[in-house]
This record gives sequence, structure tokens and C-alpha cells, in this order.
Amino acid sequence: MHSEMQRIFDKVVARDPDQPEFQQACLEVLETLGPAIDAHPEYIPIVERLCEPERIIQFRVPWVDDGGGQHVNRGFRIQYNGAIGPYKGGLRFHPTVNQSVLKFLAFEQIFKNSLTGLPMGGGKGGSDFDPKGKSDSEVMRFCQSFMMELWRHIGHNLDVPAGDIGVGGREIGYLFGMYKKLRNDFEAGVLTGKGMSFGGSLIRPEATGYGLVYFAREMLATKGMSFEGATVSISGSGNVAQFACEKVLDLGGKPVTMSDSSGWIHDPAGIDREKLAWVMDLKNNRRGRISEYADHFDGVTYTKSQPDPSVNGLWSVKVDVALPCATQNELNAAEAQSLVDGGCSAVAEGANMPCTPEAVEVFQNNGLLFAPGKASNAGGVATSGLEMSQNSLRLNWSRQEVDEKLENIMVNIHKNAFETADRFGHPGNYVIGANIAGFLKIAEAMLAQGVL
Ligand code: NDP
Ligand code: 2IT
Repeated sequence: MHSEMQRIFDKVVARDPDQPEFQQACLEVLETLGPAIDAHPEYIPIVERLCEPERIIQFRVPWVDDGGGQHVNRGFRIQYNGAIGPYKGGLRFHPTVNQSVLKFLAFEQIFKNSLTGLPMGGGKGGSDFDPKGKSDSEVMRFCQSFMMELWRHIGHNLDVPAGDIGVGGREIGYLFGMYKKLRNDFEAGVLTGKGMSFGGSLIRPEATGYGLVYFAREMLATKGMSFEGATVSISGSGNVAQFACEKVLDLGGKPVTMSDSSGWIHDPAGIDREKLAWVMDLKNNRRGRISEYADHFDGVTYTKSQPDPSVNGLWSVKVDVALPCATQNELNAAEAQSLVDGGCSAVAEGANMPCTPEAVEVFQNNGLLFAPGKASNAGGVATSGLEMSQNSLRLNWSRQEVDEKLENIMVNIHKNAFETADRFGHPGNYVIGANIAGFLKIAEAMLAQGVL
């Protein structure tokens, strides 16, 4: 690692010794910036500033369950970097949410948003609230309480939250309703991922999964490969996984796995459109478990999550392409090695940081194509940016129009990451390409705006 980047990283660790996810995200960027820093030594203080969020807001979220019981959760919003546009990034509701996790996500978001080419800074937020097993009215009351504090910190030109794990269309609807009531103003562009009847964009629900597969298609094409006839493993069964599965089917591939936090299914015959529709109903309406898939369809195996995930895990299935779409650090070095041994050609991250640094090293050392999430899952936030544009215009674009813009953005991100990797002496290394390409735009803006 470049000595100045090592110095900055040591400072990050000393300052936040108890934030492993944040340290991991910083390290993964800092260790790749050397060639950019050699070309632009004036950016060294910028990197140091980038490792510190502009603002962290933490607040209490009290709510009442259906039985009258009172609960308190913790709410956060990290307004990480606003150099190139309003803070932008999702909200995550999951029991594992803490400052380290949200700082890692907000840090990644800065580079991802820069790569989209749209004017969006980086932010993230959420709560340690667990929506699992909660009724609709409990989720509504929680969202209302969360917004009762958050509203004073956000705005369509200031900070624009959206969904992430545990936050989908239902939650965004409740959050938007409460924001509108408190602000006494219909400020459509304050949240993205809204329903179509109140300012949402067509294709936003599909965008992360579709964008991921568009990016992977471009990456495969550099080696003369395609999704046609390819066997694909997908983890997760939420928003990103569902629409990644749909786009793989559109491109002639065969998805064979899906998972949730309880376990995973392997369907050697392939998850076809009818089965995918069933999964969407299971997860989005009935809010059930993926194990039910194996009870419902023939020839499917279900395996419970293991304490040691590398034993008989989802990534041991032999595939051509792997798309991790669940959560951070879900794919370790041993699992990466099983993918390599099984003849896998490409891995593209749908989730944020799903592959551990050691897993990424295994892929790169074995010549697999590897797409880091900040490039390959940028389609979600890019389409959020398109939703903001439509809200400002007070117009709705057609499904085809948004999809074409999304596809174009993903093709451009691929091209930018590919060419930047080449230009800085690491051909084919999308990690270096994406980090440097994302960084250069932010660094230029921060330098121009002075020491803030
Ligand atoms: P969802 O809540 O819709 O789905 C998450 C899926 O991942 C569920 O199947 C969930 O299973 C599983 N999962 C969550 N946490 C864990 C865990 N600790 N261990 C195992 N499985 C887990 O979220 P999304 O699909 O929106 O998000 C998935 C990933 O994609 C996240 O990393 C997110 O940050 C990233 N992402 C999302 C974008 C978006 O637009 N939504 C954009 C870019 C990235 P269970 O239901 O059992 O918890
Ligand atoms: O990680 C992400 O990029 C998201 N969860 C989407 C953020 C957004 O603002 O659409």
C-alpha cells in the first residue's frame, strides 16, 4: 500500500478501533488509490478528509407494538460526503445495524454515486429495528416515529434517503407520508423508491438487480462470454436477488440458487419465471421463508445456514456466474475457492461488500472476472437519481425510457472502470478501476471547494 494511504488507514483504525466493517471498506479503497495519488499528490489531504464523515445523526426511536408494549430502537443518518450533490443513500432496518455498518455503507456510497455520473453525494442511515415478524401497523408506527426525528435533517436538496435491507416500498410509503405531514408540503424528491401513485419511478424496484446483470453482461463480453446458457448462483431472495434473477432469465441464463438468513435452496432444474413469481409473492406479500420453496417445488434441496458457512454452503454449487445479493461478508475465501474449483468465470456483487477481502484475492489470483458492488450494484441509486430528476420535472418517464437510461449508465460505469484500470496500469482489475474512477471526480470537487 502507498505509504501515505497506510498512514491514513492507521489513523482510521486508531480513531475507530471498534468499527471493523468501516475499517474494511476504507482499507479496500485506500489500498487501491496508490496510482491515483502518485499522479495527484495534492489529493492526499482529500483522502484523509474522506475517511471522516461530514455529519452523523443518532436518535431515539420509541414505538408501541400491537399489544401496547413499548420499545426503543436506535436511528441513524450518516451524511458522509456532499461534495458532488445532496447526500444520497438508503436506509437499512436490521438488528445488526450500528455505526460501523452504516459508515461502511455510506463510505461505499460516495464512490458508487460518483460512478453513476449523476450529482449525488454519499449517505446512509437506518435502525437496529427488526421488521421480521412485525405486523403492518407495527412497521407503520415504527416508520412514523423514525421520521418524526429524521424529517428535520433531510430534504430534496439536502439529503435523500431510499431503501436498503428491510426497507422497501411499504416502508418508504409510511416514511414519505409522515414526512409530508410534518413538513406540510408535498416535497416528492425527498425520498426515492416511492410508489408509482405518489412520485415513484418505473424500474426503480427492478433497478439494482437489472443493473447488476447489465454490468455482469458487459464484463462477460470482454472475454467473449454471455449469460446465454450460463448457470448462475444467486444469494438472498430480497429486492436485489429477485430482479437479478429476472434479468438473468431475460438474458437466457439459468439461476439455480436463492437464500435468506435461515438457509438456501438449490433448484438444479432452474428457477424459471413461474417459480420466481412464486418467490416474489412469498417474500413481498406473504413474508415467508425460502425453505417453503423446497416444500412447494419438486427436485429442490434446502440447506439450513451452517455455523461455518463454507461447509456445504450455497457457493459450493457448480456455476458459471455467481451473484451475491444478500449482505456484507457473506462469501469468504474458502467459498471463493469452491467457486473457482467449480469452474466459475465471473462474480458480480449485488450486495454491498458481500465478498471478504480474502475472497476477492482468491478470485483475482485465479483470473476470474470480479465486479465490486460499488460499480455493479450502482443501478439502484442511479435510478433513484432518475426518480429525483422526474420529481423535479414533475413528469414520469416510461418504463422503456428509464430502463434504457439505466442500461446506458451501467454500460458507462463498466467502461469507465475498465478503462481507468487500464490507464492506471492494472488491466482487468475492476476494483482498482472503480475506486480510482469514483475517487477522481470527488477529489476534484473537494479540491475546488476548499478545506471544508
Ligand atoms: P432485502 O431486505 O430486500 O433482502 C435482503 C436479503 O438478504 C434477504 O433475503 C435476507 O434474508 C438476506 N439477508 C439479509 N441479511 C442477512 C444476513 N445477515 N445473513 C444472510 N442473509 C441475509 O434487501 P435488498 O435486496 O435491498 O439488499 C440486499 C443487498 O443489496 C444489501 O447488501 C444492500 O445493501 C444491497 N443493495 C441494495 C440496493 C437496493 O436498491 N435495494 C442497492 C444496492 C445495493 P432474511 O429475509 O432472512 O433477512
Ligand atoms: O446501497 C445502495 O446503493 C442502496 N441501497 C440504494 C440507495 C438509493 O439511494 O437508492
